Amino acid sequence: MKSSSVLVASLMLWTPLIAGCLIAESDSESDGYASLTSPAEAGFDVADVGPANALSPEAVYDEKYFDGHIQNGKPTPILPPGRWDWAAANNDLATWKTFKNTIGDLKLLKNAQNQPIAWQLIANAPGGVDYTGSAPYFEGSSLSDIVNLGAQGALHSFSGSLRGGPDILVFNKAWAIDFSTSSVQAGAANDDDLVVAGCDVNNTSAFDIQGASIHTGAGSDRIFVRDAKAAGFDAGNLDGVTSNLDPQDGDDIVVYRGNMLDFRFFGGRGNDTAVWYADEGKQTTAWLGPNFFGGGGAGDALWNDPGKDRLVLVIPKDTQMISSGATQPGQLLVRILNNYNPNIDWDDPTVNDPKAKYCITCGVGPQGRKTLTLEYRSKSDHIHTGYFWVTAFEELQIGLGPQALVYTLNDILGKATLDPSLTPFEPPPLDPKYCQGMN
Ligand SMILES: [Ca+2]
Ligand SMILES: [Ca+2]
Ligand SMILES: [Ca+2]
Repeated sequence: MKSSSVLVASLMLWTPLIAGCLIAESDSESDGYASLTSPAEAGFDVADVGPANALSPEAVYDEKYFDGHIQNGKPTPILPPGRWDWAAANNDLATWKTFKNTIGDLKLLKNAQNQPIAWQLIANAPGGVDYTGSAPYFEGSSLSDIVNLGAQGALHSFSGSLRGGPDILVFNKAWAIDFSTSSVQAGAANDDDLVVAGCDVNNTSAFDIQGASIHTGAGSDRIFVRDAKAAGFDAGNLDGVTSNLDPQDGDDIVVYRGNMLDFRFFGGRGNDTAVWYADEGKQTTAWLGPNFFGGGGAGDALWNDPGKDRLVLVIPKDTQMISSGATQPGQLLVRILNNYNPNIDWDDPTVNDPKAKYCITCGVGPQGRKTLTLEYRSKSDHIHTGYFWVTAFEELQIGLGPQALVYTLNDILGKATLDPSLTPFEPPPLDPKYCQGMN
């Protein structure tokens, strides 16, 4: 319902009238409602986000609470898009009050030109927000939505989205969640998102993220994941549906660290990079079993991505690559299985969920491409991944630094060929400030 109104409204341009209302709104600060703050005042780095050029007011503000009008004798807060009344007819702001009491305030940040650039969550408990309950009433704007839940923050038990705009989402724990930082309706303009999924370093084999599906959609996104199991990270499927590539998807980077078990990567369209620090885990299971997709995980999205995708395994550069036999300590197996199934072998638990569905081996693509099987066993044997699955990746990098080895993958023949002409990829660092609650 809201989506269609955004679509219609997207034809409207930003108007000075709305900007005027904004300035008036700062008077309501005494009510404890969100007030206007300059980015500098908020400690916010304006360079991180662009201004909201020609965004429709409906993509920036709630369609009802956009003007600070008087309601029940009091000025109303100016709010981002959401469902802020429990009952719209009652004009009660009930869900907003719950959000504000249990989670925090939503503050509009503007740039030096007085243009709105971001909605920032000002958490009641900056060290760790429990983002659930009334959280889904905030539906995301086309500005940068900054939702930093803190070093111990938890995102759980709902389905939600921050929609378009270059969003920043930071949490430590997540479960029972399907969450997106993009939307089909908002388009791809200015939608390069940052997601920090996991802050603290676990000294045990514990997982902090479990049963989670995170989508970043269009644009060039960065996702930093730590300590996750049974979780999918989709950087470019259309509306999160694993059989569709977002045509406006860019080049994405996802970095997996710490304890990682039974996880998925979907790069979507474009040249995507998945980095896995496989040696960092504290493995207590017989296998780790991730699935890496250069495009999507099903249907047309499997083999139709024109991008060049690279899997980076952060393991010793002297790991011996083998193409058959039982993997021994210090070896990495890369092959197509002898008894390769020409039909798609679906993962059973996700097969009925279009936003999570994926194949383990994905049959044979139009050009004869097949899913590669890899297996890594560390020298010390503290990591033995068991088979894991790589579909529609063109390159494989072993190790980091200038001496890293980069191979081209031939997934028709099941071969990896060292190519010294390819430049080693260096993963971007995760700025520690995000996990200290700063943005
Ligand atoms: Ca976004
Ligand atoms: Ca993307
Ligand atoms: Ca891709």
